[in-house]
Amino acid sequence: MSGFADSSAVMPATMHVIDSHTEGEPTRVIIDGWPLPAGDTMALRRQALAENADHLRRAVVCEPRGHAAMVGALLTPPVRSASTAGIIFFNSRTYLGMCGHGLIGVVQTLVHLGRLGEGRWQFDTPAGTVSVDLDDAGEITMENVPARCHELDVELAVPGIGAVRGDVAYGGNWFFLAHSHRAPLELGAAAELTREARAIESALTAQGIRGADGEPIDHIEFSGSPTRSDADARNFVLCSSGDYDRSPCGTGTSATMAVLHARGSLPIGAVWRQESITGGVFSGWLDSGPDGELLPHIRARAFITAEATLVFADDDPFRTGFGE
Ligand code: PYC
Repeated sequence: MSGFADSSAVMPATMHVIDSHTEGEPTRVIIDGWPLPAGDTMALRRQALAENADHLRRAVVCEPRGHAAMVGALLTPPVRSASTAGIIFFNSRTYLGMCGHGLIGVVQTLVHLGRLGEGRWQFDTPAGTVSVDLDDAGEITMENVPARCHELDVELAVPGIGAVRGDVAYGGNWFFLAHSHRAPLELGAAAELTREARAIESALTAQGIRGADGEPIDHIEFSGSPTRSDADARNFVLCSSGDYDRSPCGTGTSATMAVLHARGSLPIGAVWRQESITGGVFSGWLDSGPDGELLPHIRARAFITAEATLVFADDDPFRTGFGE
């Protein structure tokens, strides 16, 4: 079923949101004012949003109220009885299956609101159910949906760049983990890295290289040596918004660990410290699930940055945002 539980609430006058960042990458959680999408699964609810209420996504995360690096998180009732809530993640261009930094931002937001305390909590997402452990020191550890390495050493011809080799892997979103990049992995080269990663993404689409079930590969990751002595590698991740992740990317770190495991260089339980282009770090490790699936764990910090009421005046020509 698609549609809205309350189809009369087309564009609310205001929405209450809480903003946070997880190692630099922003998340905006909608607290109230957004009519709930109908559907018995999180995938159907995401489809209902995309088909019938995409203006709400644009209003919240596109300019002038948001920006391309921002991820929005809509909380819904859970679809599984053991879960605390459902979450639909979205950005200025599209919807996500899962979002690691975003989940940690949602949990920090619920802690801030006094709605979540120490313990283990589950959340339903379009990619599947994920868990979060909240310890007495306030550290947040998520257990992601199973990650997998889909194909190693894929050859790609990238116009303007040449041959690029990389691995295709899933960590809640689909990733191409390129083995090389031209621009240095430095924040000052972000624009160049973004152009390079976009060229790779276009080449993947043009050459029909996709994830399992024909899923588009809409995240591109570059990897290199860390600048911090406490990290194993540094990355740059182009997201499906067309902008880059300021954090080490939870789903990207999950996909990276699945590839490292497939190559025999990351045993189950070994800790992987992933540095981002902005210098933040996620700690990750893989567990083995009951059917041998790889369950990525990511530990990180998030901080509240704002509590706000977004206002959408009837006569504001940009009340549903601009851009994509
Ligand atoms: O942390 O998984 C993540 C993520 C995906 C897109 C932006 N952040």
